[in-house]
Amino acid sequence: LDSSNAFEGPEKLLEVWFAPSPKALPPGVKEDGLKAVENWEEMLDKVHCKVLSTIKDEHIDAYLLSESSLFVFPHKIILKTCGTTTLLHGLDVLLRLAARNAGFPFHNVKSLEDDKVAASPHRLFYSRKNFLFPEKQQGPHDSWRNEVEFLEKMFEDGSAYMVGSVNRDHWHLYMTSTNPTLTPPQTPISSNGDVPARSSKIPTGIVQFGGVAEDSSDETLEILMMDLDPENAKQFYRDHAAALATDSVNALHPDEQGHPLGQVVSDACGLSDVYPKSIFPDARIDAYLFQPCGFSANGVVPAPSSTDGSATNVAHYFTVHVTPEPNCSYASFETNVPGGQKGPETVEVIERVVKIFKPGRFSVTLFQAKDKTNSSTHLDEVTKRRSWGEGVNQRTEAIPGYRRIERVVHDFEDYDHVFVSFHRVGWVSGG
Ligand code: PUT
Repeated sequence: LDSSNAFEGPEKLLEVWFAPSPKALPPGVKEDGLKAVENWEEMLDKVHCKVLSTIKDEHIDAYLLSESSLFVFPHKIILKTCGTTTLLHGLDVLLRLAARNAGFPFHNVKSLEDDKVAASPHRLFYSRKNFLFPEKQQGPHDSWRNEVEFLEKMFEDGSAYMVGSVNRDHWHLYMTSTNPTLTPPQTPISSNGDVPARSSKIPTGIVQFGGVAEDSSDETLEILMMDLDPENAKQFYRDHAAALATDSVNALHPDEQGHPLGQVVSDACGLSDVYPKSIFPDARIDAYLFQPCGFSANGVVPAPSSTDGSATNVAHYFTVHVTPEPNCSYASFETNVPGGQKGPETVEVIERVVKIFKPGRFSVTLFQAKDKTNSSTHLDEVTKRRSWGEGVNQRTEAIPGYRRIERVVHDFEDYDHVFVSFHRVGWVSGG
């Protein structure tokens, strides 16, 4: 691949939990938890990206960034950044903001820059696909080894994995255990200076195990797509979208066209129908079409109201980022909307998304929290279904038009995880 004018689409992805659920925030934390933080720019400056726009919901704040997305829940954040951003450089600021601005219990950590205060995460995940142009990345993102070393300087008990074939598409994951120890270990201090007691109040609907309350409905699906069909990818160029837009949108100054054209593209490409209004009437999309090309969208998806008309008490997200240039084409889709229930099954979501982008090859990663009350996990159900094939070595036409190349299953302590790669039938590398 010629990297001279190429953009690194594959993102770095950080998910940091400060409490096991939005209903189990430690005493002393502001009511909205992390949603009370207003100055995320301090963190994003160190990552080298900017906020383009924000949509706020009672349960999630969704920030569309110049390089991907940030989602803030009361108890966790998800930061996804592409290009040559330095995501891990924002981690110490995140831990400080969580302590100072949201009131999470903190440690004083001598090795940290700034004011050396760090909230203790409940759990941290850092992951990414193998880069297309690794030589363009800045440290610590210049190698997986350096990223792991960086994280190991901050946490005592993380585990690092490389999932999938080394010489093909693969995926890296670092995750801490629950309530990891910050390096060097310190006694936690609450925002009012006291050593905090763990809350003994476990809200109903939350499964309790290991002494803490865990939200057992946590699920994350990522679809990472490469070698997009070049003709189809033209819809993510401004020139192409302008032909579909109204005269009033086309009359705007180019600086003002990003969002309205983003909406045009979301509707035209089928993204607005992945979680359709007929099932999710309150779903909202904030989309942006870059100049001259490239597309990003954040979706906030409140769960459908119950049949008795009572208000929903949870909202999920999805996020999409597209690099359409043929020399480095890539698109990603990520969501925590649980598969099935009232919406589409996980396999249906994958089929819908793959139809939008028509990749030559793609990988899927699916995290599913284990339901400690039920020995048959969701992963069992998903991977045993016809469409995922029966055996690890059996290559099935799992997604219409695609051949499954690889599947790797991990049975972690409190999550099931599957990584699966597909190639379009007839797809030839570099062809
Ligand atoms: N990206 C990591 C996801 C972990 C489970 N939500």
